[in-house]
Amino acid sequence: MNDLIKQEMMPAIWCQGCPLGIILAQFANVLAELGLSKDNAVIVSGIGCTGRFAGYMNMDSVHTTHGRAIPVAEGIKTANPALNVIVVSGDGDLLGIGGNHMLHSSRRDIDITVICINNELYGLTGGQLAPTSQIGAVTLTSPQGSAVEPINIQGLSTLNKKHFYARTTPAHVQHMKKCMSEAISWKGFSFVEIRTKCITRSKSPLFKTGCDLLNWLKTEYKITDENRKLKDNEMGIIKSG
Ligand SMILES: Cc1ncc(C[n+]2csc(CCOP(=O)(O)OP(=O)(O)O)c2C)c(N)n1
Repeated sequence: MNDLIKQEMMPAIWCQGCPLGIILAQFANVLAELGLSKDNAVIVSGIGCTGRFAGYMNMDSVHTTHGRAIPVAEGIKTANPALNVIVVSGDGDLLGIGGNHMLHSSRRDIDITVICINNELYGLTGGQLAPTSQIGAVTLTSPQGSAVEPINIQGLSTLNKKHFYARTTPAHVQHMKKCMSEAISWKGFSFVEIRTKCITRSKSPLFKTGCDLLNWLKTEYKITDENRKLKDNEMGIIKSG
């Protein structure tokens, strides 16, 4: 295991089979490959299962209040522009309660990277409906299925003339690493959406185990190298400088 992860805090508290462990390990590998460490990088997370990322990294990190990871990251970057500031947080945190911050930091093109682990619900608090939940999704607070379409993350992330948006999954490790690496190297605001599901809270019979989930993601999503709007089941990188 890479030294950028606090060995003494492993194993992580995440549920057995949760892909957050894969994402953490590969995130640490990407940082190491880019030469990032406690000397030149800071990690910021909000609250949630994904929010544990900040505490697990062996570098300066901030576990902020729910929804406020982006403004804290923006403050750190403003105070010390030499630092690489990376937010890793959940979809509820970044696009629910913190959605307004995402809109304005991206509009101001603040040079930070936001990695959003989108499990399409509020994982830590029991699996409530999130703005990212798919239409028809059965959750703790939508027992008859969500009635509305999820928020359009790709659309929001590519609203501004200059933008960087990537979509990937933890079942496509090389692609996921490429997305994180390019996003961190991008000068300006960059957003990576890592699509996954919560195997504990999801009511879907399709993802009872981590293995089921990885196999499902592998068959569901296809990589495109084209720099254009992604279809629902596509992964790729859309950028415009
Ligand atoms: C201001 C505030 N509102 C609500 C909460 C309760 N809360 C903690 S984590 C969380 C949801 C986390 O969901 P998400 O950001 O999607 O992350 P996940 O747990 O799914 O990784 C909520 C609602 C809180 N801690 N603070």
